[in-house]
Amino acid sequence: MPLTQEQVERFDETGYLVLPGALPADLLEELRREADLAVDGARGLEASDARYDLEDSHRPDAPRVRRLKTPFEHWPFFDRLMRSPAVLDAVEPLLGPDIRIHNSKLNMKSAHFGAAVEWHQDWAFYPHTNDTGLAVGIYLDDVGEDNGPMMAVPGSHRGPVFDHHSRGAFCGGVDPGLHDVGHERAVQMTGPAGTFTLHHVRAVHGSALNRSNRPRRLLLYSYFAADAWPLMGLEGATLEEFDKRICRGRPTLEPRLEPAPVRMPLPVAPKQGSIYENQKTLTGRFFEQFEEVA
Ligand SMILES: O=C(O)CCC(=O)C(=O)O
Repeated sequence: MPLTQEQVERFDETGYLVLPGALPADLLEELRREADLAVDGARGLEASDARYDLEDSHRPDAPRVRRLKTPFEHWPFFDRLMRSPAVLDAVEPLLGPDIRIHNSKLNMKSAHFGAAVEWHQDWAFYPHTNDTGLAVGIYLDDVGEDNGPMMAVPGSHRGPVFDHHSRGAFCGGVDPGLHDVGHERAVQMTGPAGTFTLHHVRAVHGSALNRSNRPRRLLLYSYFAADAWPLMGLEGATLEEFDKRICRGRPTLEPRLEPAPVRMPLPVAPKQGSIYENQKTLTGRFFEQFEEVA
């Protein structure tokens, strides 16, 4: 499913793209099955760990998973999907032939209480030597305006990198009361299960609390051109491990340096481990939060 020239130009201009129902039906079915199996594995867990990010309201006998962390490292299906033509054929026209995965997560915005994600730019978390990067989102459920669709601000990928700090440390979110992120222009990316959402690594995006009675699960794969190298270093990975992250094409030892605004995500957030924890230290949160009624 390569993109049309018109789609490539639209992504370049707006920094986002929605491809309704792009994932073939058999893969969507497998994805949903694998996600259910993985979530079952959180039963009995007392606290978040390397695989699971749990809702504050999680109980070991009533699991509430807010995110599967880096699923391709823990469940083989997610590695296979990340390297499959079903996904990469939509990425190559935008990043070029050599593609490296940077990170991945499956955000479970559960019915009634699924957490909001504050406005942010992925670039603020992981600046690289060039900004040829994007995230592909794959909806596991039908997503409308009421169950927390991904939202993006058109054209924001060409603008500044906003301050994602609060109280003297990185917090992974922007307070729109302090910075003009353009959120009033944000576009809701809705579509049936299997829809791809693509957003540029510098695009401002976020999503609201899911108050509906339907889940909104979104698998995200963040890719870069292989010649974009992370400015924060390889985060403990060896070169061999780094190169194994190439999903298509070849690795390189020659990073491409392009001008792009950068702010280092330092000092690190006091609450690390997930974007939800990071963003708890953001003063001036934009989206409504879930508060359990006792
Ligand atoms: O799940 C969402 O709606 C947004 C997720 C996101 O942007 C992120 O996890 O970086």
